Amino acid sequence: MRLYHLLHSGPSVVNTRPLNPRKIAESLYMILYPAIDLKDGQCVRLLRGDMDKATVFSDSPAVQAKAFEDAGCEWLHLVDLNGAFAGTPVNGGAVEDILSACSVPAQLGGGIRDMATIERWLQKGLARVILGTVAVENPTLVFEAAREFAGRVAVGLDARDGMVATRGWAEDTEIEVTALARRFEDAGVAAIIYTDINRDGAMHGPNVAATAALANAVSIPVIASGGVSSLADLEALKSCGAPLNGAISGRALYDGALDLADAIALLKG
Ligand code: AMZ
Repeated sequence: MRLYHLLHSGPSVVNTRPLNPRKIAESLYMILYPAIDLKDGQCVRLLRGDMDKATVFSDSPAVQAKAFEDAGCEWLHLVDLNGAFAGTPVNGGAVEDILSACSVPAQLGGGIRDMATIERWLQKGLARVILGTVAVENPTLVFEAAREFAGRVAVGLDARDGMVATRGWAEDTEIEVTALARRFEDAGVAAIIYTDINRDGAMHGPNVAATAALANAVSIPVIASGGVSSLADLEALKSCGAPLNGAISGRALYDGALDLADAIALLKG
């Protein structure tokens, strides 16, 4: 078990903040975050966020997560898909199984919409919570949570044609991604996870230009998500002209288009 996890795995850690995870996030190299998307207790990938277009990759998310850890990943990116639609955690059991099975830090998004849920997940050993819908509907909570749990709150900005979508990506807004990101500039959030919805699960490469523009517009570390499916995609993000914290990849890791160890080596090199 890593020192990080030891320090963040018990109830007593919530107010002690022995280690600032943002220091971990501000790594010298980009971090590869393998995505574990949870639907009905299984590990799936969707196409452009459509729950009806789910491919099941594993019946045991914890075994899958451990396989990623054993292959060398340094973080896990977890999404409770049912939770994102329901507005409350649904796949909590699977998340807890993953936390028990793995030692690397994990971030989780999907249905985390209030302080009690944030606190509960952080107490259970998550390194970071990801706030998506509430960042639009109740941005004050982002400020409060980031203040209370320094370095352990990330904002998930999921965009369709540059505009933020919420509630499982079922609702479009007229809020521009960069404008919303700027709003959190002084909130103390650990990272912004930027997903281009039209790229997600499509295996056609990430939106490098939009990711770079966002990362250049704010000082918050940005994680790229959506469409990352090859070493060339990672190289493009690495040299996009803006320092990125990392990249999330899902489907490509599951179907073998992207080898996790090769991906990590490229980002570290
Ligand atoms: O694929 C989807 N339809 C989807 C998805 N992956 N909908 C939401 N999410 C993820 C976001 C973010 O990590 O990328 O759920 C999180 C946001 O959840 P919420 O409940 O805070 O909006």
